[in-house]
Amino acid sequence: MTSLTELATLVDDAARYAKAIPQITNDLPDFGIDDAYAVQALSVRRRLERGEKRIGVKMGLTSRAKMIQVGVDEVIWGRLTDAMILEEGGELSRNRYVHPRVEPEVAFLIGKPLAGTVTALEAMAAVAGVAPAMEIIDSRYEAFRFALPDVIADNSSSSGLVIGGFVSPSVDIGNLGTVLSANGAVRQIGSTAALLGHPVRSLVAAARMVAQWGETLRPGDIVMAGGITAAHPLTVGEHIRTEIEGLGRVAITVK
Ligand code: OOG
Ligand code: MG
Repeated sequence: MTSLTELATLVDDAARYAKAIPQITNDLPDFGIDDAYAVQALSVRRRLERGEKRIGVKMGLTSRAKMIQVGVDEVIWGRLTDAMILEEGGELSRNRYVHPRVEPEVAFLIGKPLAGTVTALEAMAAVAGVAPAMEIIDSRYEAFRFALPDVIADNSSSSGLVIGGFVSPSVDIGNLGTVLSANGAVRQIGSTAALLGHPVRSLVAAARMVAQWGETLRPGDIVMAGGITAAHPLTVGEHIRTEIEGLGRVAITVK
């Protein structure tokens, strides 16, 4: 039996060297959700041991569009480190990834500790700011295909973050038009309402899910609320821009 530590090394190396691996569940059909979150924690520990800093968490599969695109219909979470941050308006090197995709998201900045079962009101009261954002996801599995435990073990495909300027959480973020374009052509459109009906529900889920794994959302943490639309595959030469009504825009160029 392959140990959880060995699996953590496998997924961490796949991310580090941008080399695709077969799905874990192909060989280990009994590999379950609990094991998968344990592998995720161990693989992120390796990143922290290399000097990366924990900066928050990401939620995944919080919209129907995302669930349908990857064929997994459970909300998941992953851990974010400072090494994943890409400069807003800057460049992304395509060759550092296996098969990167980009998705429009909302980022929360946490102002007060938050964990466990909380109401939407309590969650919003813990928010210091909201920002337009994009996530770069890069499944380490061949053909971007995985079952639920595979993707969880692979840190929920976490790869890169582009975060715009934070605005006051007093902005009503419930139903904001969202447009992702590549070289000026619209590729994805949606609304922040696609995130479980309201993005704050993603934050409520984050507080509950991290607590199940003994963690807390801390002041200064970023929480990525999940892809509002299906993800767009990245090609060299593309200038990608996401605009969220009332929050602003973020951009990145693929080199
Ligand atoms: C899984 C990660 C999902 C999101 O925002 O829904 C995710 C994947 O699609 O590879 O980041
Ligand atoms: Mg995402």
